[in-house]
Amino acid sequence: MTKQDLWDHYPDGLRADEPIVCIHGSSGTGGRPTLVPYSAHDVDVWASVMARALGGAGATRGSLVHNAYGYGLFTGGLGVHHGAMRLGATVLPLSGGMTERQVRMVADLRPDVLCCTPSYAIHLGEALRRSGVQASFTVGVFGAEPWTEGMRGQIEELLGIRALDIYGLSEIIGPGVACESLDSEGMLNVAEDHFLVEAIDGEGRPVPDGTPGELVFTTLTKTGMPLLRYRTGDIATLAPPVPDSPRTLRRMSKVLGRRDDMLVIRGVNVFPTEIEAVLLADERVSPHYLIVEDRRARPELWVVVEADEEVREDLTKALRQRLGLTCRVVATREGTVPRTETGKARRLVRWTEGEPPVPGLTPPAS
Ligand code: DLL
Repeated sequence: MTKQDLWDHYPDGLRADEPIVCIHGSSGTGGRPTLVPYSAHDVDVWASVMARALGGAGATRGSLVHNAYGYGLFTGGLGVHHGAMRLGATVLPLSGGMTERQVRMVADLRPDVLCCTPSYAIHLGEALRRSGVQASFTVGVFGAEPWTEGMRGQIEELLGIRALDIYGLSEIIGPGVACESLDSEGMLNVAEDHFLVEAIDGEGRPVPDGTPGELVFTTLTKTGMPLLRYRTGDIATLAPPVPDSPRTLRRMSKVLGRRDDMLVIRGVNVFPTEIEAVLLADERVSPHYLIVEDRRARPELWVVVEADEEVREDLTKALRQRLGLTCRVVATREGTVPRTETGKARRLVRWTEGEPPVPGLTPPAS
């Protein structure tokens, strides 16, 4: 099954004959929402996989969970909320945005667990630093958007924490489909007792462990809208559990890219996460960046960073080495790249006509 099946049966054609207690979904970047009906049993499963995810990150009944994922149709806010309550921790339901108030809560209540998107973790970390408030977190559980090891390093340094990755999608349950734990060696434990995972190639054949493939999930316990072999579009590798670990679940890597995010520029395949890895390896570059896929004439890739002009050449060289492609790097002033306070960061835009999406990009070469 694919997202197209959900759209074809929108809004509730795939709903099972079960009492539904809530509906969640995603707004959908293509403008078409995806809606997911949850039975009471589904919410129970969700709370339990999220409690497990938070527990694996070191949260306990004594924890105060600063939850800055958006509350609403989006599954981030309420997913963490259900899980933290199930664990017996205390949850602070801040939702996204209103950063000044979030800084105030950190100063006054000293929460120890931070849950939000990785881009918001940086935003909040910078705001804390600016206002002279010492961060109180020991661990953070970040997801809902792609992020790299480079970004992990930056967040860990900025906030003085362990930064763990959490993965999920509304169609399957929301956050909690898979989550890194303190002992999972950089990979995410898949909640396989509820969500059977496969990784497949472009022809739908299974790929061996360690080879990147598209993640496919089958829900084993859901009753509101069970899904069979649902293709996520997310590319990752799979691996067995850590040898001799008490955890018996299969693991997945960080998401390496999306099937439809793969850019093909003059015949070269590029995942935006590869670009991020190059950018964040350079300490002079701020974590706010934008990739612009220029499809006006001859396809070009622009990479807009906030940094001094002197890094431009170094980055161009490093990108050429890693991608085998010459990108047009633009170094701009701090604050030029749009920030997201709520929702997911927008790292990639397509430019097909008209004005450039950010200042500093030149008109097409004739
Ligand atoms: O983003 C659920 C979620 C909320 C996950 C909070 C983690 C934390 P959707 O809005 O339906 O659900 O978007 C799902 O987001 O198919 C991936 O492409 C992307 N995604 C989610 N988590 C990660 C992650 C939530 N850790 C889509 N790394 C998925 C990379 C992620 N991409």
